[in-house]
Amino acid sequence: GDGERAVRVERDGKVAIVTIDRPAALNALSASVLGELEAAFLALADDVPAIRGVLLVGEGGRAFVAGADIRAMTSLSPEEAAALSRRGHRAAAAIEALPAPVIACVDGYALGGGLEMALACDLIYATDASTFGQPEVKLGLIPGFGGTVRLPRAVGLARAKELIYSGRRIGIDEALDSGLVARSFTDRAALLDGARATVELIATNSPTAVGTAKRVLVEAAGRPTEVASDIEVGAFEDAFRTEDMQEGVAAFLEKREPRFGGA
Ligand code: CO8
Repeated sequence: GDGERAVRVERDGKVAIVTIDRPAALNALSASVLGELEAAFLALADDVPAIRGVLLVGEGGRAFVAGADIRAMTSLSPEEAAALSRRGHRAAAAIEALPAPVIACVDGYALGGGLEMALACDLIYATDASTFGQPEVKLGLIPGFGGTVRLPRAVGLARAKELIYSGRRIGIDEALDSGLVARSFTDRAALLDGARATVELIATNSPTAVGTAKRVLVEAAGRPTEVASDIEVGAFEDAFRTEDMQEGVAAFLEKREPRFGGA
């Protein structure tokens, strides 16, 4: 807090790494951290397609993020709490608006607002030592950074209700089984290598197509079938106007690797 930056952005070739760096508070999300997160992802949008994917990680090896900052919540009025909730939603929206995939790399606790930030990412990779939960009801609260919206999409309504009502924590086996976590790794180094490898794999494809697919998936989520279908048809038409589509189809027919320019 107090004006010190707690969100760090690094570039490693095609990969950007966004690190939440408040290990003394298990990377808890204060208002300023949420503002920094939003700003970091809005700024990264300018680096796509030079950047083909982002890893979101927590510093310190104990937690991805242990939730919203409980200490800072004690002094908030209900109106200020609503503003903080909005801030969390804006940070999540900035992650979803980035036209490249974001992988939440969870190593340790992903609780409350921490799980909610992970859910705003395109996928969650995690170490075997990770723990997930929405414990807000234990504090007399409910999820406030999108958990009631995105958790049901990730694990289904019944499982989301069970987790949100009970506040219980789940380990990696249940997280994998429920579809919350896409892939698990033995340790942090393997986790980061695995996430990087996925970005490299994605980077062999058209950046325009991947960005458009993300936009359609985000926009269509939760919409009625007809509305979602129209969004897909419109984006499919747009894809037909791209140079990347010409190049991808030509490369296939000429039996060579495509050279995507991102236009
Ligand atoms: N906020 C602030 N500080 C935290 C938080 C947090 N969420 N979590 C941990 N810390 C701090 C601890 O206070 C402690 O600080 P200190 O050393 O100064 O006492 C330090 O991090 C280490 O934590 P512990 O000593 O508790 O470590 P343990 O290994 O004993 O326990 C746990 C680890 C299980 C993760 C435990 O810290 C815990 O239960 N944390 C809280 C988890 C939680 O309830 N998260 C949900 C918060 S609510 C939320 O996210 C709602 C989002 C929507 C908000 C809407 C706006 C109002």
